[in-house]
Amino acid sequence: MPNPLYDALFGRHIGQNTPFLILPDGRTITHDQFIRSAARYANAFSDKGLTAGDRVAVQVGKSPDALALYAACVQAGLVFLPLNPGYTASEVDYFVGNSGARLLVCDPADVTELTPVAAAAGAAVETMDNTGRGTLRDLAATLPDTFDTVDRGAEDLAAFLYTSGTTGRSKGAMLSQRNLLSNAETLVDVWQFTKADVLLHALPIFHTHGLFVATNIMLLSGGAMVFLPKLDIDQLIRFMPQATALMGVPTFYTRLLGSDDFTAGLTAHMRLFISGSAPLLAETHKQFEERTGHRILERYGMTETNMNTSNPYDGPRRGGTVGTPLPGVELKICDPDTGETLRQGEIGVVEVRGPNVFQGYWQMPEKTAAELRADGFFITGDLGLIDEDGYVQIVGRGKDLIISGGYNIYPKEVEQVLDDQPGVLESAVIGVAHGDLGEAPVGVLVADGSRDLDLEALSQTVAQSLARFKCPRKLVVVDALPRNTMGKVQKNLLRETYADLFKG
Ligand code: MLC
Ligand code: AMP
Repeated sequence: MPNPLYDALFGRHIGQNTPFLILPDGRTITHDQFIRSAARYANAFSDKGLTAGDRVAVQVGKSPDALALYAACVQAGLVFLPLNPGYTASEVDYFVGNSGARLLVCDPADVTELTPVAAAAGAAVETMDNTGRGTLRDLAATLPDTFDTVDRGAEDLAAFLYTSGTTGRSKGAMLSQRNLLSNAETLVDVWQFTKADVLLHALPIFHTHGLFVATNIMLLSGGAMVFLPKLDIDQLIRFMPQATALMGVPTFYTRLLGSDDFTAGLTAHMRLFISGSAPLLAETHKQFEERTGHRILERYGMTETNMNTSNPYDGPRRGGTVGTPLPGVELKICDPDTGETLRQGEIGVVEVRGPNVFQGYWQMPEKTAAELRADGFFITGDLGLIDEDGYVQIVGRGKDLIISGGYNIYPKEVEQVLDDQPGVLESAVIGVAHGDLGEAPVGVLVADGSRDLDLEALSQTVAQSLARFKCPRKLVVVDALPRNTMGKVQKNLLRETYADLFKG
């Protein structure tokens, strides 16, 4: 039966004893082994009564089994909903409830806390630890390693990825089979990936970058991945001689440059270094070329659209730009107020249209209508321009968003938690330049005078409701927040005041 995404990424590898995942302990998982493991999980999902279109929320550590759950969902026609293991129970509560997930797969260590959360939403719970062990594998092990692939069409949903909003709660971006497959096909082509490639994979697999860009490309091209649980510079350097390509957020590159073992000799055989998810400083681009002779290829994308633009594989890769629109993707720069297309060189909001653009936000028609135009253009919220050579430059963000080490932090969400703390009158959360993470969140607080603010205790309380990466790296107390005549907090002034907070 047809299932375009399954057939293209997974089904074609049945019987292929070629390496797919190379693990840090030296083990290799072949394509065929991976596909068979996925089929067992597809049988387990079916055994649990899940049927086409059901959502499966997965909050587990990175492992080959965790990746097999993605394949299993595609094969069984289920909607894969990966979640950052750093999310707290209250965050997971929202995602499971909002998505209407029928199953939550979580780490055994979290099962006590998350069982009532899942139960409240009517979802069952299975466990998987960061080696893949748990109740789900125990069940899968008793089931066949083949599965009758569920019939799906290109327009059917394959995944939900939650992305936070500047106002209100996170929104589930609905991604169809076509969204994912069209983008993977384009990227394999433009970046010239083949089965001879070995990608160093140290990104998390719950976001677009590590899951769809990196993994889908390698599955489609038939190559292999050195599958590392997380970024560890020593391991990256150790495995680089086996690899041909690396994909990472800018922090990967600044940390590599921080190691004396990262040399031109080590990278001489490498075919490609790709960066994205956050701006790569032109300075990093330059230093990387000076050290290795390689020019990092920077591209631009987002959860709702996968990848939109890329610097060329052949042709000039320009630092400080994200290249040109990918084949099949239309990109224009628009006036933020009128939506009119601006002239070349003018700064405005980036809008994109193409087969990569998502289907809307799950059960949020108003939010969808506000960001996805009737003619198919998605309003990204990023500010950019197109230079005289047609290269796109992202110059800022129209949306109040902090990107820290490639993770998005919506200040509003953090401010709400800070504002709720006793002794806090109000707060403003800003992104401040950070050498390692690009930007890091800082909380500026105004006390209500009812008590002395214990910033240490306050940080600890905040961390109980928010994932650690969202928690302000520093809290400062001021008498009042700067406001304009309309009463709006002038975050630009705060950003100027605290610009050097992480310097030195
Ligand atoms: C971890 N921590 C972070 C953080 N990552 N804090 C702020 N920002 C981050 N990005 C916190 C942890 O919670 C922990 O807090 C402490 O830092 C150390 O954790 P760690 O796990 O040891 O951190 P580290 O390994 O150093 O991780 C940093 C990192 C990682 C940059 C390598 O965050 C990472 O892999 N980022 C990639 C994110 C990504 O894939 N983005 C793509 C999104 S898709 P504590 O308090 O417990 O000590 C997208 C679309 C597109 O944007 O275009 O690609
Ligand atoms: P996310 O919603 O997590 O997918 O994050 C997407 C956002 O990351 C985009 O809207 C941009 O603001 C940012 N982004 C991704 N790639 C780049 C890049 N190469 N340069 C600058 N910003 C980027």
